[in-house]
Amino acid sequence: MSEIQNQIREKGQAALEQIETAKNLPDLDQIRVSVLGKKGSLSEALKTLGQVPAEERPKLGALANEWKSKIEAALEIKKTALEANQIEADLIKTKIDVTIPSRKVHVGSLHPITTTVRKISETLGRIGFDVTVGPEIETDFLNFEAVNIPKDHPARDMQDTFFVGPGVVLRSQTSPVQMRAMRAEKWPIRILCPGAVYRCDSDATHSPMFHQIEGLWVDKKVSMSDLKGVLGFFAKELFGTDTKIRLRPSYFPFVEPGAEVDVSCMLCAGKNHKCQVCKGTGWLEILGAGMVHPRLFELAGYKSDEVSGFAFGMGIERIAMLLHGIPDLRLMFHGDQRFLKQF
Ligand code: 2U9
Repeated sequence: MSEIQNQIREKGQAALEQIETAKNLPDLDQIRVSVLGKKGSLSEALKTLGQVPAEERPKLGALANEWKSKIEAALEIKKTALEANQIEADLIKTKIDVTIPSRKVHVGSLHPITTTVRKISETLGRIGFDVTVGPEIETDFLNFEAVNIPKDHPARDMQDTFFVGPGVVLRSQTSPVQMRAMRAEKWPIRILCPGAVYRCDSDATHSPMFHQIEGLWVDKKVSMSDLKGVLGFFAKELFGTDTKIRLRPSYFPFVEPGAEVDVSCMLCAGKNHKCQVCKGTGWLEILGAGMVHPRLFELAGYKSDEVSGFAFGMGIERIAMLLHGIPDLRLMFHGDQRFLKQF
């Protein structure tokens, strides 16, 4: 056997061993280049072919091609095996446990202020009240003058009202919404006006922003007994069929006569003199009400001798606290998930 034949066999054999022990695809590619590349070991051996006699060259050429094919086949087999190993390793690395329970989707809930507004609106909606809303930034005129709060009234003090600009305030009650409704439409009117209101006040029982709902019923011959009938129905629907109401004379600039309205205690019905909710009185103040002041009708463009009406107003936070047994007003504004999740 010639020297060149030996060289081809030795180099070929060495290449097969190298291929067999290759650890990864880059190593395998390096082996390919070092054997079959332009300056590879097999190519270098073939370059010496010119030195052998012409009659031996075809035999040597055939041998070289035979080894080249063997090496190429071995490279291909190893490449397939290494690729399969790589896929296996990747799968192990990125293994997903499909049996792990999925994360819970967080579902929000309605705020107790929202549910309380809805409950009141639905209840009074059944006896013909429509919900009307208006702007929270209001003119000084509609917020005060038009609802009979005179220029020297303490409520107009800088300490009590947020003044936005000359003649513009953050509404301190929802009354301007009813006034807007009366100025826009002729009677009869039967509306409920819920919404946020603003007062410069902040302590354990007052928030600078809180919510009110006010009601207004204007028609021919609406009387104080209509007011008592509507509020009695409202109290029974909201707090239970045994609930009673009582009216105590009071003053609100928008109404004359005016009254504070109490409901019988839904917790003890006046039977527990140590009751934490009614403090043993048996009664809870929930709203203010009265017959619409004739001045307001005139300011709305109605004739005060043609129509009459009643109005009422309540703080929604107070109603929500009573309905749900919420002990502190501030819980309603902190956005604490542990509190909100309960509703
Ligand atoms: C018009 C006519 C009449 C609205 C009224 C009250 C009585 C009342 C307070 C209760 C607690 C507000 O949240 S609170 O501080 N409100 O007592 N509100 S009558 O009377 C109106 C309003 C507008 C055109």
